[in-house]
Amino acid sequence: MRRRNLGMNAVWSGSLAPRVSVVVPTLNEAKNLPHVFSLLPADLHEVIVVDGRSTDDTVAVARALRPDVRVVLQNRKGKGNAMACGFTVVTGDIVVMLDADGSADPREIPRFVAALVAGADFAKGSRFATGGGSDDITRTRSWGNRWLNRTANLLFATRYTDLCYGYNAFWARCLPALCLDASDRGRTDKLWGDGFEIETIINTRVAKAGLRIVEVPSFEFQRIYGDSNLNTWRDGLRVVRALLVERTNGLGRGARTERRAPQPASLTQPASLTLARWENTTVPMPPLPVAGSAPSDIRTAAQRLRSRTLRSNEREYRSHAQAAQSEPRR
Ligand SMILES: Nc1nc2c(ncn2[C@@H]2O[C@H](COP(=O)(O)OP(=O)(O)OP(=O)(O)O)[C@@H](O)[C@H]2O)c(=O)[nH]1
Ligand SMILES: [Mg+2]
Repeated sequence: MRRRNLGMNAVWSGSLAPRVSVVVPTLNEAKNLPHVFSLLPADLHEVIVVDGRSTDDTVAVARALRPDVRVVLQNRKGKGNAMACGFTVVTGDIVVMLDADGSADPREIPRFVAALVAGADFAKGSRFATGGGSDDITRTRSWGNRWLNRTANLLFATRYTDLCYGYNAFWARCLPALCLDASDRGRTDKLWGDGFEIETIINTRVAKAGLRIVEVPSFEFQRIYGDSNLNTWRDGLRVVRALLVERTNGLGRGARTERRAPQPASLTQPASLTLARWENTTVPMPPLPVAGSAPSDIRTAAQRLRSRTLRSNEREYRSHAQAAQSEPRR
């Protein structure tokens, strides 16, 4: 199935577009990858598949679909460990977290990028922000998510509308604020932080770090093939525990990340410069281009995205990018 995608350059015109790295955790997603990869924007910097030792052809399919894909094998178990391992090899300016089951729409990536380019540090996907939605969430999960959300907002002074949603993007320079440990620690089993609690851990740490968070409306589809790896009650309790643990530990707090100066990601990169302020808003975004929409529609969507804010940020981004390019890479 051929579909038209909104390329990154449609959101960001100019020679210095931010380099976007998409990190895709996979556990037996061979049948879903053709759909997901066909919807990826054309001008990504890299696609990183982090595989959990799938027993189907996930890795072979990923390589066949995209010969340039970077494949990483996680060192323990769980989606959280997969994300931590994937983040260590990112070389782009922007990191996008994208599920491989067909539930997250890759055509939304330009929305996330636009929100970051417009000034956010962390673009948080939300199914409950105006313009978002879900075909997938059950009543129980929706109810649980609502209460977990409220609890998180009370504990961390945030205004999240969708705590337990894994479709997020952020500037790679914010990685130190996540304080994730991708070392194997001599273990192959699932440790704390390695499971689906990763989303809560990331969302609370970016809040503790004082990063500027913006919610991006997102629509969640049903998984296409295969079974969910998530267990509502078991993983819900892990989220509760994550909220309590993150309220009391200092991780993320005090992390310093340089604003809007794109750099190659490195978990060891020195922390520097100012803390961004907490500003939790929802970005109004133009509708997604529909499959097969005419190029003129795409241009119109891109033009609407290029607001005055974007243009002023463009100037700022260009000057930072030029400075970053003239510095030797670590
Ligand atoms: N590498 C790796 N990927 C995983 C693991 N568990 C889940 N994933 C991937 O993480 C993504 C989300 O997992 P899902 O099982 O769909 O869970 P979910 O989306 O949170 O829950 P549902 O809404 O029920 O689908 C998918 O791309 C999975 O393949 C794991 O242990 N290792
Ligand atoms: Mg899923």
